[in-house]
Amino acid sequence: MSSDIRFTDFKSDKQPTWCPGCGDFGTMNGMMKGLAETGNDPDNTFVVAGIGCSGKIGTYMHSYALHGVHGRALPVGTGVKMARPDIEVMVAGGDGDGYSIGAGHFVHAVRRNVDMTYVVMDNRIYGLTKGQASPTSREDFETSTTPDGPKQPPVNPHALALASGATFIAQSFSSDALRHQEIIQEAIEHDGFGFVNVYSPCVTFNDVDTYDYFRDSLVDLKESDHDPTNREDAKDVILDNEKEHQGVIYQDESSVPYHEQHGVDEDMSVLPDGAPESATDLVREFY
Ligand SMILES: Cc1ncc(C[n+]2csc(CCOP(=O)(O)OP(=O)(O)O)c2C)c(N)n1
Ligand code: SF4
Ligand SMILES: [Mg+2]
Repeated sequence: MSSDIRFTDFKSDKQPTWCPGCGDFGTMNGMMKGLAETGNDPDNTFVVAGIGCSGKIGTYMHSYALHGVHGRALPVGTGVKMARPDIEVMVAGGDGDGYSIGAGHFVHAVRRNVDMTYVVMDNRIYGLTKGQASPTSREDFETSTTPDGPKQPPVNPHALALASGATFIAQSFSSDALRHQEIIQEAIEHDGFGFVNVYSPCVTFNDVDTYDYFRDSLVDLKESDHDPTNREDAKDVILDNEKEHQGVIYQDESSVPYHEQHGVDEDMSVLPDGAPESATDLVREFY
C-alpha cells in the first residue's frame, strides 16, 4: 500500500440498514479495501450507486457519491470520469439495476471502455422491492411475481460484456473476502472498464442462491490453467453453464481507455470564460 489510508477511512458514519447477513456487507468491505490498497483515498474517489438494497452503498461509504436513478448509474459515472479524469470512479448497483432497466447503458459503457470500475452486487433477485425475479434469477425460481419461475434462461452478464467488447470481466463472491478484494483491486488497476459481477447473497428473499450454494459450487480460475488474456479461454468459461466460476475471466492487456483514445484528459469541471454560471442559466439559453 502506497499511502497511510486504511480501508476504514472509506466507511461513513451511517449505519447500514441491510439485513443481518446480507452479502452486500462483504461486497462493500472488499471495495473499500481494494480502494485503500490501490492508493486511493476518500478525497479522490467518487462512488455512483444505482437504486436497490445495493444502491445504498454510496451512503455507507465515505467518498464523493451520487445515489442516482434506477438503472442510470453508469452514464453518471461516465460523466464524472469525463469531467474529472483524475478521480477514481466506482459504480455499484444490483443485478436488476444493471441488467434489467440499465442493460442498455451497460452495453454502451462496456464498449466505450471508460476507465472506471463497475461492481454489480448480484443476488439474483430484486431485494429492495421485496423479492421479485431479476434478470439473473434461475428459470425455475419461484417468486411472488413468477409463481412458476421466470421460465426464461437468466441473462449471462459476462457473455453480454464479452460480446460488447469488454476489456476486463471478472466474477467474485462477497463471502470469500480475500479473493473478492484481490479481484476488485485488479479491476481498479485495469486501464479501462473493469467489470466485476459479485455474488452477494440475499438472505431474506433468495433461498436458492445462498452462501452454501456458492461456497460449494464455485471453481476458482486462479487454481486452473485458465489464461484470462486468451479470448477463447474466456468464451469457454463464460458459456459453461454447468459451473460457477470466480476470478478474472478476461483481460485485454492492450486496453486503451476512452479518455486516452479521444484525448479527453483535461479537467472539464473548470468552467471556461463566458460560460453560464448555473445549470438554470444554461438551460435558459435554449428557451
Ligand atoms: C424507474 C424505476 N423503476 C422501478 C423502480 C423500483 N425498483 C427499485 S429497486 C428495484 C430493483 C432492485 O433490484 P436490484 O437492482 O437487483 O437491487 P437489490 O435490491 O437486489 O440490491 C426496482 C424495480 C424504481 N425505483 N425506479
Ligand atoms: S433484502 Fe436481501 S439484498 Fe436487501 S438488505 Fe436484505 S438481505 Fe440484503
Ligand atoms: Mg438484486
